[in-house]
Amino acid sequence: MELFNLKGKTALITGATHGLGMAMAKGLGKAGATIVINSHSSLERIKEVIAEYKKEGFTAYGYQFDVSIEKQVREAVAKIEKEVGPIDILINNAGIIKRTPLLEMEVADFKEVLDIDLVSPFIMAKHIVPGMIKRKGGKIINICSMMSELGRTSVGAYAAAKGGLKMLTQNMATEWARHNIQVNGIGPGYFATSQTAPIRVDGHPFNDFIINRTPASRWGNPDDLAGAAIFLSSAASDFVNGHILYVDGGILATIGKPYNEE
Ligand code: GCO
Repeated sequence: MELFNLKGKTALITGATHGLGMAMAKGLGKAGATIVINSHSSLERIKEVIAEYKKEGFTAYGYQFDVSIEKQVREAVAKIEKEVGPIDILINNAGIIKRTPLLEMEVADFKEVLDIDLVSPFIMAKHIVPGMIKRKGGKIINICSMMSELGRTSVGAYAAAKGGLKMLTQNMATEWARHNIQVNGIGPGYFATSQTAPIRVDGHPFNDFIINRTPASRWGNPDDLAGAAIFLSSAASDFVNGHILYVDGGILATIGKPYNEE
C-alpha cells in the first residue's frame, strides 16, 4: 500500500468546496496528503469548508482566486508555495456547465464555458509546472467528462471544452512526461452532485434514462472518484501518462439497452 501513500505531498484541488472536488480532496487527505483547496466563492464559504476538512482530521488550507484569471493564478500559486509548500499534485476540477442548445447559445456564454473548463487548466498548469520541473516530478489530473467522448443535446460548449481537455491532457503528457510529471485525466460518468441536480429529479426523463443507460444502474456517488484520484496522484501511477480514466459505471463500455430489457 506504500505505492498509494501521499504522506509529505501537497495537493491543490480547484473547485473543492463541494461535490466531486471535495470528495477527491478528502480521498487524497485520507491517503496522507496536505490539502489545498481553491474556490472563487466567498471567503466565508472557504473558511466553513476548511473547518469541515479539519474536523475530519485533514491538514487543509483554502485560497480564494479565479482559476480563469492568470494574474490571480500566478499570485495564488506563489502564495500557496510560500505559505504551505511546493505543490506536488494539481487536480484541475473547477468547472461550469450551461445547458443551452447551440443555436440558442450566446457566444459570450460559449466562450465562458471554454474559458473555465478548458483554458483554466492550462493557466493553472502553466504556473505550477515550472516548479514541478525544478523538483523533477509532479502529478496533474484534469477532470474530463462523458462529454470528452459523447455529445448530448444542450451541452455543446461543455462537450467542446471537455473534448479539448482530453487532448490538452495528452499534449501536456507529451511535453512534460520527460520531467517525471504524470498528466492524466479522470472522466466522471453521471454523479449525484449539485451540477446534475436539475436533471436528476425523480420523474425527470433524463434521470430514468441515465439509470437505464448506466450498466451499474445508478448515479455515481462523489466518493466513487476518490480511488481514481489517489491512484493518479500516487507512485502507483508513475508510468501512467496521457490516460483518461473513466469512472462511469460502464456507460462508455456499452451501447445501452432498451428500457424493458433486464
Ligand atoms: C449533463 C451533465 C454532465 C455530467 C458529466 C458527465 O448535463 O450532461 O451535467 O455534463 O455532469 O460531465 O460526465
